[in-house]
Amino acid sequence: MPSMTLSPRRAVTVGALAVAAALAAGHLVAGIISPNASPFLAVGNTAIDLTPAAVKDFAIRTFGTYDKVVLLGGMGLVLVVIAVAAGLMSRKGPVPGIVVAILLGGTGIAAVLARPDLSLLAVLAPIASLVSGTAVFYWLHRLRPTPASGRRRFLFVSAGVIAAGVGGQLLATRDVSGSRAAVGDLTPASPAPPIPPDADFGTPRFITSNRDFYRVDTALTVPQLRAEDYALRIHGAVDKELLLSFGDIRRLPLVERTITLTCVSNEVGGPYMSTSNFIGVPLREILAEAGVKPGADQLFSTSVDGWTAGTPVADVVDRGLLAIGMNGEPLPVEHGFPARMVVPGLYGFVSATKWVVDMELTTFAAKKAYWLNRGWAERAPIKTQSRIDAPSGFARVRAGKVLITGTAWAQTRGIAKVEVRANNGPWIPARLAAEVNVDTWRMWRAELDLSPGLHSVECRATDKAGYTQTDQRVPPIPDGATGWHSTTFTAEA
Ligand SMILES: Nc1nc2c(c(=O)[nH]1)N[C@H]1C(S)=C(S)[C@@H](COP(=O)(O)O)O[C@H]1N2
Ligand SMILES: [Mo]
Repeated sequence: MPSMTLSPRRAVTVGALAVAAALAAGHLVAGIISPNASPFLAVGNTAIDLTPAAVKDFAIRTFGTYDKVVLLGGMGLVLVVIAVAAGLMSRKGPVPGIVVAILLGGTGIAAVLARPDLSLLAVLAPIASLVSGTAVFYWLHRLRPTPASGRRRFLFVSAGVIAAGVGGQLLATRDVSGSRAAVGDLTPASPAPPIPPDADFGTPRFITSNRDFYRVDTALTVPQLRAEDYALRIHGAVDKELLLSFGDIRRLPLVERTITLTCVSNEVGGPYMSTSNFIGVPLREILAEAGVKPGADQLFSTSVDGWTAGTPVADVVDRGLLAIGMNGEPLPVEHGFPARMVVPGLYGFVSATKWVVDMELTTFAAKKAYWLNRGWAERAPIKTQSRIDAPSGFARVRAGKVLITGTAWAQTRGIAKVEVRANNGPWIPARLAAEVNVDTWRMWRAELDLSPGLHSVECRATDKAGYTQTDQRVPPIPDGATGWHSTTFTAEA
């Protein structure tokens, strides 16, 4: 019966609207229960955890902070293709489309069940997706309506999709921005010394604004954790287990420390480092209250979304911070609100747990953190490195005296010297900006006399422990890149 066959256009619309309805219904229910239960995000987050480390490193390197946008976009594209195919396969009857809807819903259910950060209740979100996707598909498909009643039905579903999607999004984020605003400005009892003007050459600015601070994490959507709901559990090899609320932490004497955070994924010359005035409580005090038993060498921290890091207890006790603020404000949500760890001198993946809710005192022998199972190192102190910030690669500058500017860092040791050279010529010492403290980067500048033509300029730093950067290039994996940064540009007459 040819009249029972849907036109290709209608078939595609039915498929697309059914998938959109499934996503929106799941998002709405997730907004009520737990934002990360949104099936699309749960599938994405599971994909991130299952992705081989090499691919993940490639994605971080290639797309930077946009790696997740690229992943979500790719998943969206795949879904569009599936929706179109499901529609077209179902022109003669709804069964193929319903099978596809159930398979997609099942994928969402499996992904939500596999997430370490979600409770069993969260499975209601992908179930809502499965049910509404299947129902909408069947309902739009079943009748062969008159054009007018068909259009009404499509409009009705479209409006429902938009309302549920927007509603879910509002529910997911409203609470936390309100909670963060209610925390208000943070005033440390012991503020960091002001940055001396001669520490900041402005290339880049010494203190990174909260908005410009680099971001690296595995979270597809930023975990939404209200300060009112926050609890940090400290347990394991301790004399006394602690459970700290946000209020408990805030009431302790707050200190402020200027610290440069660095990501191990940084290639030589890469951008994944920033400096902030972190406000928080020295972890030494909290651990003293708990009483660490002898033999515990690892502080194993877990975020609300199930990410983990293992940090040497000695480093945590020496200089670890439980941070609740950056540059006078509560932590931005994407940087760990309400609380995170910061340990100067260690790459972020072994120390800087955002949205931290659990600290277990244990041993390195007993527990392996997230990135260890993916080929990265167990111990990762930040390596002495330097970077040329200007001129940028392939820039055109005026020949003659050319200003070279950059940054150098060797957290916990401090920078003693930076040298630059052009075209494998002699090393020339750069002028160092004032040191803020050994846990921050240090700006430098040098003037080179360059004739017209193409030039290749390199830099290398020496730290206060006497170590000079090796020219041997190694990749970021397993414990940080080495090698001299170089930049090639043209000097014009
Ligand atoms: N919960 C959680 N915390 C995390 C990560 C993560 O993936 N999840 N990534 C770590 C890494 S690899 C780095 S470099 C720092 C980056 O912190 P930032 O995003 O505030 O710059 O956070 C660390 N803390
Ligand atoms: Mo990192």
